[in-house]
Amino acid sequence: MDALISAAKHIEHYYLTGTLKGNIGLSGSVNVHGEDVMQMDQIAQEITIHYLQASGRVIHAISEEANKIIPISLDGRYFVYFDPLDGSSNVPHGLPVGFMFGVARKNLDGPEDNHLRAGKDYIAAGMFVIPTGTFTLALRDAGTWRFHLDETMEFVRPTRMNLPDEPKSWELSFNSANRLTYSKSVQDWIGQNETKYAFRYIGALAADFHRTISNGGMFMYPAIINHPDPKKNRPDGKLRLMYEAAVVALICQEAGGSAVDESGNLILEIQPKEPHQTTALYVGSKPLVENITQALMLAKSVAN
Ligand code: AHM
Ligand code: MG
Repeated sequence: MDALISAAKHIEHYYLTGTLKGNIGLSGSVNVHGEDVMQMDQIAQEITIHYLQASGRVIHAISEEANKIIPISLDGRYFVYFDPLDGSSNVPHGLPVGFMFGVARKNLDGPEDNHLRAGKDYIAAGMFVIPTGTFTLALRDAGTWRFHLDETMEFVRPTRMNLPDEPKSWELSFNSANRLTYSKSVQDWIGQNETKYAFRYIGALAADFHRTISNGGMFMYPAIINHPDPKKNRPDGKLRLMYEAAVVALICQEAGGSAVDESGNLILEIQPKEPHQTTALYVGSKPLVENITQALMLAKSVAN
């Protein structure tokens, strides 16, 4: 955990100062000093790998920024799944991005060494909202906690997070520009429910979900199945199961909520088949997630 916290602080510092130093740009571009500029997500990746290696406690990592599983320390005990800079469309604007991670423990009982773990097997999951200095951490069976970075760069003031029961503060969060590409049942559900709640969308999962955990409601990234250009359909959703969806699902469960995919399966029960697989995601307050699950299941049974 120390390695992940150190990486997040380092990324936060880089994000805050990088723009001023002219160090943030598109890969292949050149900064004011005529030097090659690295993309911020590549920098964040290198920073994270550095700290994971230095800890000596991680055997393998899976990162959004690497196609293959990354071997770290042969005698490490933990698997780490992470996205070092999620929501990169916000980078050129200096707006919030996420550093998201899940941690599972290597099986010490036998030769089984499966690094592809379902979210229910994570022992911890967390998200830093960079550069706001907030960190939300779920420990399995021990709750969800939010920390704030103080002026000495320590994460302090842990507060236990519980989704509010009262719908008064609930918000919906989804990319409204995509709504006509969703299934008919999801479009209908939105039509029947959207005026009951406030709507917010920042475009970085950690930042949007940060609000969901505080205010309640639901974040969703549904399957895209009705795109006018069928090549742009995403029947399996956009978000990555292992280091995006399962991370927010565990955080949500430990705060009293739940998360499902397009078929109404619990996100935490999905056994990944490959490191970068994607899923549709509906995550937030239980009554809303249960309600949309019914709509999804009904649509499925009618279709069959
Ligand atoms: P990325 O990993 O390429 O940055 O994409 C993930 C991000 C999430 O943070 C966010 O919730 C979602 O993509 C936004 O997608 P869209 O721009 O389609 O609304
Ligand atoms: Mg991402």
